[in-house]
Amino acid sequence: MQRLIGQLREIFEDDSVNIEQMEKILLEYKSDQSEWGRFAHFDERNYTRNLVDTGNGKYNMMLLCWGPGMCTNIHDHAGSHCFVKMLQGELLETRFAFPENDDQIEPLKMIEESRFGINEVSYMSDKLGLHRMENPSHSESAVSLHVYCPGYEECHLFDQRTSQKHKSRVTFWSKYGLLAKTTDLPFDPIATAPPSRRG
Ligand code: 2CO
Ligand code: FE2
Repeated sequence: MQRLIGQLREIFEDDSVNIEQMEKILLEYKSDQSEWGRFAHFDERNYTRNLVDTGNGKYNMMLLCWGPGMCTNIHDHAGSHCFVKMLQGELLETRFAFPENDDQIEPLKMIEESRFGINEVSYMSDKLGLHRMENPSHSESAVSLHVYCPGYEECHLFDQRTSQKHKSRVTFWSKYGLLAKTTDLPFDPIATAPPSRRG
């Protein structure tokens, strides 16, 4: 994991992002719980974001910890690149087309569904649309490593039936392995989609 962070910091010294190179480096890393376990903090209500590294301000690397059935709302990525490396369990991604304009009042168009298992890597960006990620298992938890470049503090959540969007802040459950004080945590709507909203 330290080696992986070192590799990422090195390639991000250059300002352009090489998507193939990032995917290759993430694929080469083999999940080892003894390396990432100290960043993996779960919550029984929602999936959590756990900050691992900010890459000298070039990216945010974080672990997402998903209990059974937990899922995101449908969201964009604020113009950033989004890389996901599976460390444990499985995630189901559903992609949707970006609404053509803000006035569109009709359901979002689904593009595709993909499943990612341990050590697999996926890439997402606003150019490819919107997505929802979820842990489809009823019994197993999942852990995924996400690299967003550049890091961002706000994105948009989209209503699947109307395509209408609103802003949402990105918050962390822990930073560098240490739990953020629960009292400091603002309400985090991106992580509160109940399983019944999956469709
Ligand atoms: N972007 C989502 C979040 O920060 C996770 S889905 O993978 O990009 O909650
Ligand atoms: Fe996402």
